[in-house]
Amino acid sequence: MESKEELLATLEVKGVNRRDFIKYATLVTSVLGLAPSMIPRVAQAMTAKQRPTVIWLHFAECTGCSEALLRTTYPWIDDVVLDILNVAYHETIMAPAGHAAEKSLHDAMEQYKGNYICVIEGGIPTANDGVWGKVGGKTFLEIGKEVTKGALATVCIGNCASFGGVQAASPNPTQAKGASEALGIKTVNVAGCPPNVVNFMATVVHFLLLGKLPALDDNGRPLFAYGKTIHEQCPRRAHYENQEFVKKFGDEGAKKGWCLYEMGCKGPDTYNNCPIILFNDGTSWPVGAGHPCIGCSEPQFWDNKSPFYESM
Ligand code: FSX
Ligand code: SF4
Ligand code: F3S
Repeated sequence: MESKEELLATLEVKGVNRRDFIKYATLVTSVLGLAPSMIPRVAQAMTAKQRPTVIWLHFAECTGCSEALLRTTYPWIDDVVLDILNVAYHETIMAPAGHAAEKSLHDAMEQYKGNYICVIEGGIPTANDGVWGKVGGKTFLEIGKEVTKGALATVCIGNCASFGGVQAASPNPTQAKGASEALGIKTVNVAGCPPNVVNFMATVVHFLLLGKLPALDDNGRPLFAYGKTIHEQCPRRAHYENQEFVKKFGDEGAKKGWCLYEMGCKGPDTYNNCPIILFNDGTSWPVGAGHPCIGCSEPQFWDNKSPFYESM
């Protein structure tokens, strides 16, 4: 375990300067809707000695959520995340394989019983007792039940773990479901396909700072991130009000940055903070890049928000 100074020193060795770290802490503070005076406390929480243990499970998904975490354009954020969290088990990044991997999982569950955060990435097939998804001879359904039972809290990262995602799209032959529904438990749903990792980090920091999980909406999503629609926060909103719509990709309206409603934008019916926190080191987001929002943080968006290029 490292002290704050030791962690900052370790990060500096890895090429992360204090200013970048504070910039990130500032971003997390604003995502949480906290006053700027809280930045030092957020930075402190992110560098606390007591790091929360995480057991990260992969079920039916594309691993885009882990990729979003590891391949972020803050080249160092994976180091920060891995320093803030004590990741005891994560199939994509852990060294052990086969029986040794199974052992790591069970050792972690034993050692941190009642104290770890279970992060779930991916949907859970429930048809035929869940035989459509297995790791180490056990179904995702069995693993999910076993691991979440000893967890302090369960955080779903991505639409698949939250609501079933693409594998739950009609006709959903494996009867894939989100973890909450499949396992009958309460989960915090950091939705999106993939979600913004900043929202995941802010959820963890909220827990570190206040000792409890954030307030949630009816779909289990943290209100600090999913409390408003894309439409309410969209910089193209004035064009919507003026009825200035893009009619075809590449037309004059598209070049002028007009509203994408007629191109199928689902922003009016989608709750997320993309227009405010942006992706890729704060450079852009779907609508900012000229593409309609497809509603990727909403339950059953593959069915309910498609066709993606037809207006609502
Ligand atoms: Fe789902 Fe995660 Fe979409 Fe992929 O793994 S939320 S398919 S981008 O990334 O679970
Ligand atoms: Fe709303 Fe989408 Fe138009 Fe933005 S682009 S104003 S979210 S309809
Ligand atoms: Fe998803 Fe729409 Fe944001 S598609 S990434 S919720 S703009």
